[in-house]
Amino acid sequence: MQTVVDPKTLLLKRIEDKTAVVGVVGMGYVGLPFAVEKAKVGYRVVGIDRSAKRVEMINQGHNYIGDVKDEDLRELVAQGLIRATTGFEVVPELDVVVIAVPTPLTKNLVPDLQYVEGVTREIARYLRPGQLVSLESTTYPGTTEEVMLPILEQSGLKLNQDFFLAHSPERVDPGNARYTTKNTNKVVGGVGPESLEVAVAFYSKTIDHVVPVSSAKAAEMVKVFENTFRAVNIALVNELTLLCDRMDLNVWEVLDAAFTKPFGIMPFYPGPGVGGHCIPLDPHYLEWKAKEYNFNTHFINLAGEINRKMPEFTVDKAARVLSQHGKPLQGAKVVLLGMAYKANLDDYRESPAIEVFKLLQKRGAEVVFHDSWTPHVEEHGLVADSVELTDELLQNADLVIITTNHKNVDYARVVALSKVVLDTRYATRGLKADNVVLL
Ligand code: SAJ
Repeated sequence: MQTVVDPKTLLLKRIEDKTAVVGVVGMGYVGLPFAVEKAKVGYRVVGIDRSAKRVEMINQGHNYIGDVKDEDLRELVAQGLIRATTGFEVVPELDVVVIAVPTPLTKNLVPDLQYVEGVTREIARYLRPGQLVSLESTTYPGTTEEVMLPILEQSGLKLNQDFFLAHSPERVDPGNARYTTKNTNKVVGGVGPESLEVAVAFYSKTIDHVVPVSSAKAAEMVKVFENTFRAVNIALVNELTLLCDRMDLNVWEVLDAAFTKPFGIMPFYPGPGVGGHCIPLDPHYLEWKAKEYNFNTHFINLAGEINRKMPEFTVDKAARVLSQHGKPLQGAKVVLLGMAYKANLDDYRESPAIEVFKLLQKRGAEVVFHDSWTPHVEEHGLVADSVELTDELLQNADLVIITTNHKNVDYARVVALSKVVLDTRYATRGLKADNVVLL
């Protein structure tokens, strides 16, 4: 007599013996590294991405994410362990579906779950018994259970009997060579104990340390707290910068000295603003949800306000520096060094340098940028190409603003050839020069 194996037992077995087929929806800076880690230990992985270009690049073994080794992707695709598609028809073949799609904000800082909801609806169309769905996108506490579960249950399947649902927030620090998908502790929360059991079993197969928590909601809160922690502490040093500017104190000297304290402090540094697809956005997911509980998250609101003020402060300081050299901002030749949102990577999403560029233009300056990491920028209404960093460019500029402290720039040369440099990242640390003004 054929014994009927319940969906959870079968799924756990497939996870254990690596016959489980893993789907990854959203093959970006989270999804692709995750797919590679899963395939490396022998799982067959199918990437689902709405970009036909990305799908084609993956199927040809061409890598496009800095944190992934080109040869790893090439070999895993050649071995048939990774492939990609734009459609969801493949979902019935999958045993696990990991979702790593963007969770942006609208212009009014309201969560925009269109991608999470759209993907969940597609998965629900093809959902079958024995599948685990895990959301990795950063979102407000409650999304997995309150938004995704009802959509998935429209399939008629029952949670924790037929399918399993979890939240395991991505913890990727783009460009961080030390902490990778494999060795970064991973928080996992299930919608119910069975979902937690299955999700822990799944993540434990490729991640060194899995941290189970009591619910998907708790896991969601963990991640928004992590990003809020960073946003608030960055805002703290940015606020200190605004005050030190008024008090004629060098905030970088103050912070360097403060961070010599061997305990109870953690280095954060000011900048021209806060970019990327996480820190400027994710905390506002919590701020929005908290209102449902008649609760104002003052720190999140204030941090966002201060961080969003920094591009304008940077341009005001640039105007002051120019006027001290007898030049109005109107008509001044300004060169921005760096458009990426942070050093040594090619991502310029929400980059503060874009805001600085546009504000300078608005006030009549002639602005160009140099950034070999981002040869072409097209975001928030700015379309511009990086110019070559020639001696003439530096010598003819009325002001050079260092907006991103990439390692691949010779700052001694920049300082030597420029009339005056406004350094918003302390990239000129250690250079003795009287033509450098720090933010
Ligand atoms: N920034 C400062 N001062 C600082 C640190 C950062 O101005 O002291 C700026 C950066 O220049 C950048 C922005 O803040 O424009 C965000 O930088 P970030 O490194 O804090 O954030 P991401 O988006 O590159 O990566 C972060 C992860 N980074 C770290 O933990 C170091 C982490 O917060 C999340 O795991 C990840 O986003 C995510 O995906 O949420």
